[in-house]
Order: sequence, then structure tokens, then C-alpha cells
Amino acid sequence: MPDSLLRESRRLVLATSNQGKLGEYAALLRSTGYELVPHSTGVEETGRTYAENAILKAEAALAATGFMSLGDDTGLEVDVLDGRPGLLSARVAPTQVERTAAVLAWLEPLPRPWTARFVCSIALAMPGMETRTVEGSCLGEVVPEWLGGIGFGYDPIFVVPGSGLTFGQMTPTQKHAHSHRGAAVKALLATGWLS
Ligand code: ITT
Repeated sequence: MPDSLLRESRRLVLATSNQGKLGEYAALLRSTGYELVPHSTGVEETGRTYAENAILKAEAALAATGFMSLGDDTGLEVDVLDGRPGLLSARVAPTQVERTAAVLAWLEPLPRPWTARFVCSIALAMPGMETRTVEGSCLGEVVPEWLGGIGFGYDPIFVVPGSGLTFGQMTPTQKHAHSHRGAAVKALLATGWLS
């Protein structure tokens, strides 16, 4: 199918099995009118960068479905941990509760503030075209208390400076205004690739 027709189908496959990401993309991409279709790729994240991993996810979804596909790879980088967990943010432990607890256990003996950033790479894969990427990041601070039950992943321990709130305490709209994924989607929309 020609690219123009694929775009006209207004179907965008989201190459993720993370329900939190799905909810965020549904809101962040609502204005585009695309129908979002989740697809779990099960692909191994063997890339050396977030962008490479996002490309692996997007291209696996494109190969499986034939539709334009978006991959997202995100990491939490803590300065005092020399950027860990970083690329390995999803693989620190089997469950998110254990992952968050593990990062806090590494940090516990180290001096605060635990300044950090989230980095989010988005890849867009389209048939017959080179896959393209954009990135967004968000500076903040990891705190030892788990605050708020909104959001997902490491959100309850990540405070956004100036807001006094963790991502786990923010409404989705507030999180998008500050977040790495909000910034990456803003960059994506600015490219016109989804228009
Ligand atoms: P997919 O690969 O299926 O998309 P994943 O959860 O493995 O899902 P990542 O590798 O990008 O995705 O995620 C790395 C880790 O960071 C993982 O523990 C996520 O829950 C967490 N994470 C991703 N985005 C986040 C966000 O916006 N806020 C907090 N934690 C996030």
C-alpha cells in the first residue's frame, strides 16, 4: 500500500506492552485523529541507545502488522548512579515495585539531592522508508518516599522541580506538560510525519 494510503488509514500501531505508555499516547496523540492499535512485539532491547531500542520496537511492529508503527524507549538516569538504571530501566528487576525499590536501595547510602532525568526516544517506522526518531527529556529529582498513585513506572519517586509534586501526584495533563514523553511527542508533531 502506498505511504499516502497508509497514512490515510489513520491507524498507528503502538509497539508496547506497557499500559501506562498506551494511556499517555492515547491522550498525547488524540489531536492527530489516528486510531491507536497496541501491539506487543516481545522484541529484545539490545540497542546501545534509547533510539536504537525504539527503532527495534517500531520496526518489529511494522513487520508484524504492515502499519505505521511507533516505538518508545524510556530510561531514568540518576546522576549519583552515573546514569543508572538508564538503558536498563526496564530490566532492574522483574516487577515495577521491585525495580523502584531496587533503585531506592542503591541510592539510600548516597548523598542527596538525587538529581535525575527521564529520557524518552520515539521511533516512527513506515513501510519503505527509513525509520525516524525524536527524543525528549525531563530534569528532576528522585526522592525516597513513594508519593502518589497516578502514573506508572518510576513516577511516584520522581519530583519535578518547581512543581513540588512527583509524576505520581500529577494529573495526566500536568505530567504531559513537564514530561520526557510530552516533550518527545511535541517534537514528533512538529516534524509533520503524522500529518
Ligand atoms: P515496552 O518496551 O513494551 O514499551 P517497557 O516498560 O519495557 O515497555 P521501557 O523499556 O521504555 O518500556 O521502560 C523502561 C522502564 O521505565 C520501565 O520500568 C517503565 O515502567 C519505566 N517508564 C517508562 N516510561 C515511564 C514514565 O513516563 N514514567 C515513569 N516510568 C516510566
